[in-house]
Amino acid sequence: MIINLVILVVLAIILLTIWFNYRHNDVKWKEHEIDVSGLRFPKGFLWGAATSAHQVEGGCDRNDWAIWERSYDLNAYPRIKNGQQSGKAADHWNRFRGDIDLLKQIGANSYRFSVEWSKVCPQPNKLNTSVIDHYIDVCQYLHHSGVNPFVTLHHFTIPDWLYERGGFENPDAIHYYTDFVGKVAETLGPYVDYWATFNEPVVYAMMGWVFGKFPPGKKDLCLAARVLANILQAHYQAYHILHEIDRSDADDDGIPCKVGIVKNIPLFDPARKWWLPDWIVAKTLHRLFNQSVLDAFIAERFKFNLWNVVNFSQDIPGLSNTLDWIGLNYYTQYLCRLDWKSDYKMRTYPNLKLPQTDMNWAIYPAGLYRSLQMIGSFGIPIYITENGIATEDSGLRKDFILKHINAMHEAMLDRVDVRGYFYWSLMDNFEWAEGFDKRFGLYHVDYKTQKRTLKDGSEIYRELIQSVQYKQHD
Ligand code: IFM
Repeated sequence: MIINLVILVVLAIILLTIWFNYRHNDVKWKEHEIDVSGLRFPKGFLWGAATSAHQVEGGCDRNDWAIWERSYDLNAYPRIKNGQQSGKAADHWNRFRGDIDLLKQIGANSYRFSVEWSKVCPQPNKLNTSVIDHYIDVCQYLHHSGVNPFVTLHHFTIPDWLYERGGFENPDAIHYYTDFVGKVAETLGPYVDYWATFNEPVVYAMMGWVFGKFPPGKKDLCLAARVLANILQAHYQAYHILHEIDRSDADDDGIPCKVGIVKNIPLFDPARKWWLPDWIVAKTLHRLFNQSVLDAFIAERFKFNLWNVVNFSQDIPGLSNTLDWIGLNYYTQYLCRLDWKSDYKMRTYPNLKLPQTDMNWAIYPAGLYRSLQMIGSFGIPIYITENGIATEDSGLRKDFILKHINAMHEAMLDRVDVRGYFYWSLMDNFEWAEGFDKRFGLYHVDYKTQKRTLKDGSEIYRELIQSVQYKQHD
C-alpha cells in the first residue's frame, strides 16, 4: 500500500516536471547579424527615452526619498551607497530644453517623464502654480519640438507630508493621490494624451515593504499587499478622473486621453529545470511579482498569497475596464531555487552564463519577447516604457539595444501589439539606493559640469530610429 503511494507520488512529480518543461516557452531565433534597415514598424510607432523626476530634476527635497537619503539603517550605514544624495541630480529642472534637444538629435518622437508630486503639492491638497507652469513649459517645448509627452504620475516618490501619514499603507493616500491627479489633468491635460498612473507598483511595494531598500524600509509582506491594493484602488479612481477631465486631443489622433499602468516584468525561471522544487519557487515568485497585479486587472480581485506568510484578497470592482494600454518595463531574468537558509526559502540569482550589466543583471533579450507574449494576452496596446542597461562598456550597450529591439520586433511579427519603445534612460541619473554609480543613460552626464555626451554604444539607437522602415498598413 505505502509502496504504491510512493510510486504514485514519484510518478506525479516526474509528470509535473515534464509538463513544466514542455510548457516552458523558452524562445530562440537565429541570432543572425541584425540588419536594422530590415526591421519594419507600424506608422506612428513611438520611439523615445524615459526619465523620472527624482532621478534627474534635482531639488526634490520635500519627498520621502529626501528623508531616506539623509537617514541611516540600524547598523548606522547610510541608506544610499556611499551616503550619496540626489541633490541637483542631472539638473534637468533647469536644463530640460537642452535635454529635449538631445532627444531630437537621436530622432526620438516621444519622451516619458514624471511630474514630481511633492513639488506640485507641497502641502495636502495645495497646488504650487509655479511648479505647474514649469511642467507646462516642458510640455510646450516638447510640442514645439514635435515630441509627444508621455507622463508618469507616480514614479516611486511621495510628498514628505504623506510619508508622515503612512504613505500608501494608509488608504487616505488614495484620496490625496487622486486630488493630485485631478490637478495635473486640469493643467497639463491640454498638452498630454498619454498618462501612466503608477510606475512598477510591485517593485515599489517590494523594495519599500519587503526588502527594506526604499522608504519606508520595512520588511512585511502583509503590508506590501495592503500597499498594492491601495495603489490599484488609486489607479482605478485616477483612470476615471483623467478621462473625465482630459478631453483635449493634444496630438490630433482623435483620442484625447489614454491611461495605462507601467508593470515591470522580471522573468523567473528554475535554476535546475529537472528539479521540481525550483519550478515551484519560480512559479511562486512569478505569481507574487507578476501575476498578482496582472490578474487583478482581469478578475477585479487582487490576491497576494504566500503559504504561511500572507493571504490577502480584495475585490476591486470595475478594475478590468481601466487600461487603455499597458506599459512594460523589462530588464532581466532571475534563476530561482529552493534554499532552506534564505528568507521564505527562496533564492534568486542571475544566470552567470549570460553577460552581466553593472546592476548584476543577466542580459537576456529573449525575456523581452516572452514578457511581451505574456501581456499580449490582454489584447490592448503595449508600450515598452523602459528597457535599458547600466554599463560602462559601449559594446555591451550597443549589443543590448540591438538585441532587445530585435526581440521586440520578433514579438511584433508574432502579432503582439507593441506601439512604442522607450529606452531607460535618456541620461545618466540617480539610481535610487545605488546612487549615481550605475549609468543607464544614452547620454553620459559629467556631474561636475552637467555636460551631456552621447555614448558610443548609444549611436546604434539613433541609427536604428533613422533607418527602420515603416509599414503603410498592417
Ligand atoms: O531607474 C529605475 C527606474 O526608476 C524604474 N525602473 C528600473 C530603473 C533601473 O533600475
